[in-house]
Amino acid sequence: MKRDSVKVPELGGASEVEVIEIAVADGAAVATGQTLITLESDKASMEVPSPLAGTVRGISVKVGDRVREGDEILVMEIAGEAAAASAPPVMSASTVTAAAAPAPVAPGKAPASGGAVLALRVPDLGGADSVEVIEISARAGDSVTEGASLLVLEGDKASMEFPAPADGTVLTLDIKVGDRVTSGQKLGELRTAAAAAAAPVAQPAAVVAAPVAVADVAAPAAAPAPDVQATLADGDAVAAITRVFEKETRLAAGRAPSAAAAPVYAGPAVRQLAREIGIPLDEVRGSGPKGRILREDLRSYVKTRLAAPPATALPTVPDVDFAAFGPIETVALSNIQKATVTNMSRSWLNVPHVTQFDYADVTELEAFRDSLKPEMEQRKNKLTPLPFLLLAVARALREHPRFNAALAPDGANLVLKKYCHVGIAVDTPQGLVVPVIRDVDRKSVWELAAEARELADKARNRKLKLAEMQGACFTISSLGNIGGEGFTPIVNAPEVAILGVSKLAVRPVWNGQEFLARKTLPLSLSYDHRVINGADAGNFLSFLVVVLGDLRRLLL
Ligand code: CAO
Repeated sequence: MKRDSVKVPELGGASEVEVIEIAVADGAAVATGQTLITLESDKASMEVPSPLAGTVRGISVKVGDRVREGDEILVMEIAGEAAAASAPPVMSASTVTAAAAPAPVAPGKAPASGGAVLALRVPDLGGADSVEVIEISARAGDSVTEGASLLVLEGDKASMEFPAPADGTVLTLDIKVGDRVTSGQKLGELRTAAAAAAAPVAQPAAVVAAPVAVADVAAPAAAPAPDVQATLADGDAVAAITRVFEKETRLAAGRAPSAAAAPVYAGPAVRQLAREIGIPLDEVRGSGPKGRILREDLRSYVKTRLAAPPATALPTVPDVDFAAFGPIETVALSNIQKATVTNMSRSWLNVPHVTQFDYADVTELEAFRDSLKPEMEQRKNKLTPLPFLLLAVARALREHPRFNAALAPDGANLVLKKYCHVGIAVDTPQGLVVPVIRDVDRKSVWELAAEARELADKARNRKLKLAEMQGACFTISSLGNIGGEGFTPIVNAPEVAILGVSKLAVRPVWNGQEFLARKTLPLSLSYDHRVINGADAGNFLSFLVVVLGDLRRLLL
């Protein structure tokens, strides 16, 4: 294996430039043309492509170093034949400093008033057909000082600022962001300051002749720069980032460029990455020298924006320092409790809830249940009101198919389910869990009682499998044995309704002639008002009341 030293190419007369980015790591395999480092002078930046393919064996520079032509950048290990064939690193006309020179100007005309009028022309692009105007930092009427950036031009591999050639006033700038411009093209005019007019403005001959940094734009555009690829693969969710910035990009597109905005200092790789993601560079705070924007700044910007609540977010609950008012203890939530936080918020925020209340007269049902006690003993299977509720709900779902449905995400269709799986809310020490009993409509009361108990036990012992908590069409939340006369359960979206069951109690019921002491069961039906209207819900709940009042109706 042969080793070769890759050196800083010709800098077009500049004595020193700064290393602002290192795009490869020691030990990395690089392809010919792949960017190794980015150099920057006061006014322009350029990428140094690898002159050969090989493996990096030692990087001799670091970010912030100032380097000169011929300084070693890194050592490359090349396969035998490739080494012989490889050309020495050449950066023809890559003249960072040339761009730092005043922009090319036409010889000054006699001043109409004040100083001379200078034509602002695109410098020699070193062979590139055209470059793009990516920023405009001044507008007609602006007073500028010599060297102040008027605009930024960018090719495939390098960007450069177009500095004011003298102190003065911008008369015209006949271009806009996105225009492609060519060597020598007149971009506008600048009137030099009166005091300066007497003296020769810059040195036109030398300036016009000077090659410029954008000479490198003629280099063939390779794949995205390696640092860009690395950043995109960085673990940040690019899709999410892109979504976040779509809006900003749209806004930026519709926004008139801020002509008077402060100049943005950023290397081409950073600019390319910002464009790919859609980050408006003028909103990024640069942490590099002279406020230059680094890749880290883009990352910080993205992180900050992702962490910020979206514009449509609800007002947040204030973060109160409770310890300021007395002793506190902070207890971590279980995973189930954390999931409940998300699920409840999701349902509550997405579903317009309405809750309807009624009482079922379950005197006969309770008498029947009592009569089954010997059989319960015999079967070792206890019947609580729950399996009867399951049966009644299954029948109600069959009679009212809109309750056994889900609103399609497009909001334009209702998915009607032809099966009948019912979830039962189970209170466990870890939190609320909702196992699902499948095909409730095809099971007996005994089967439903056994299955409900088995699933509730599994839930409390953390033995439930994921599949046993999926596929519900409807949920029953029974707080009956705990107490309360009514509550408003939250729909378990995308289901469209849930039945809350409260404590059975003997209550006076008017039969038209007298009050009777009847065992009544408070029911509350919450439903998604987008799918179910009040009349539907009234009918569904009345159906349940009737069936639970007289179980013989299940036979009909
Ligand atoms: N009114 C009065 N008593 C009731 C009743 C009601 N509505 N429902 C059940 N009971 C009685 C039962 O008959 C049983 O009595 P006995 O022990 O005397 O026979 C007793 O209460 C205990 O019943 P259970 O809880 O063991 O069984 P169940 O079938 O009624 O309920 C289950 C099972 C898993 C639903 C229940 O244990 C549970 O966890 N409920 C809480 C659900 C919940 O937290 N919902 C809220 C969700 S939203 O925050």
